[in-house]
Amino acid sequence: MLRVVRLCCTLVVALLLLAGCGGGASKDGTSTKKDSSGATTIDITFKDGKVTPQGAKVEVQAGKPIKLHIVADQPGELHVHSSPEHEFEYKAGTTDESFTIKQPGVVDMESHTLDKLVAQLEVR
Ligand SMILES: [Cu+2]
Repeated sequence: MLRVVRLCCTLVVALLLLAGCGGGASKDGTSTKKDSSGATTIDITFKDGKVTPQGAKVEVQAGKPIKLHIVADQPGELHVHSSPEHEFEYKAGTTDESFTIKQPGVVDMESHTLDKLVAQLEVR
């Protein structure tokens, strides 16, 4: 099961690489906030089969809370490729989740429902 998941994610990344970075719209629509404690809040919106942000790079701090504020028009699943991995199910409406990543590195956050890279978390 895990292997299938990883394969699908690798495929998504490969497709993104093939598509190149033309357009440069990845930063558009990204809404993140950092508070004084070092926590980062990322707003994620699912609407009409699309997700915002898409492929955005987001800097987060290792060991500090990463909060997801998810607003969706349909339920789905979000997957964070850290170790250990995090999977969140969200419902139609608003869902708030929080997690931490201890190890610095680049971590993909994906929608398995849409097969899209939502954000790359740069953990520092
Ligand atoms: Cu995944």
